[in-house]
Amino acid sequence: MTLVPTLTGLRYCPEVISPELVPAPIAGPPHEGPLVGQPRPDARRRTALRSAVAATSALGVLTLSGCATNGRGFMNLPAPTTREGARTYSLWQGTWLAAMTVGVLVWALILWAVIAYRKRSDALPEQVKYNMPIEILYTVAPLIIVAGLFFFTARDESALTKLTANPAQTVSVVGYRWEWTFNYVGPNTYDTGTPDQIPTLWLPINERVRFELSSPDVIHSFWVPAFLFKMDVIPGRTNQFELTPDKLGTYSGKCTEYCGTDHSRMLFNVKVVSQAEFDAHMAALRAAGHSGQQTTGRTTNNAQKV
Ligand SMILES: [Cu+2]
Repeated sequence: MTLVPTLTGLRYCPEVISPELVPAPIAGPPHEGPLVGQPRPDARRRTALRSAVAATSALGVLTLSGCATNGRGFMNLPAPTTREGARTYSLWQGTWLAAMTVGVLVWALILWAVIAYRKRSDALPEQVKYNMPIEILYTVAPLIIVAGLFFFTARDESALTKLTANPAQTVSVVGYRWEWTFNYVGPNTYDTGTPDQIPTLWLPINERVRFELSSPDVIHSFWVPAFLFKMDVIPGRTNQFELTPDKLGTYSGKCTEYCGTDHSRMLFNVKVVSQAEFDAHMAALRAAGHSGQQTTGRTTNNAQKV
């Protein structure tokens, strides 16, 4: 016998097996035969229901506790440290809330169907075919959800990748196997990493910075998790984006595109500092001979030459 669970109950499919082959209910008093000594069916169903409720509650606790893990933001996303990050953050929140709403609705309907249409006797349930309103709902609801997610993602992505005419600072980022160089275009200085010491990118607070990304070798990806932004660094083209850091602090960055042997060592720091500290660092770079711009990578080990 084939019974298909639906929101309107169990559907018996007569085209799969004929009704004559359906075994008749077992005759006799309810406590005789193979069930003697075992829990009654009602007790088993209650236990199963209690287990389902406990599992759902545990899942809810685990999901909701993610809101405050490691001092991070909603659902473990780092709290934004740029002006533009607030937009990414609200897109993240909205997407999760939409997903949670759908999840809660589906779990509630499953629970309702399990309870309202549980087996009450050995008689076959009412046999139904199709349910047009529900079939239409199954089709239209996902389309509305996907269209909504697409709309908000496209809207925010185009806003986040918009370039302005005169950003306050421009940093030319060169990612190469397996280090980073940060060229400060206005001050005409650069910070670069060595195999022993990862580089630090210095940025003045509350100034819009344009990042120009380039690579002389393979594809890398520039990612500062606290900025809630990343973009690929592709040889032969210059990718650009702009951000305005608005929180003082030191943040970690990394290459997030597997690029070869020492990909995991392609790390860097970002220091968001006051304008005075930024100017002092530029002066220190000049004093250390780091004037000018580095547009190609350095050979850091033999593997890189391959
Ligand atoms: Cu890389």
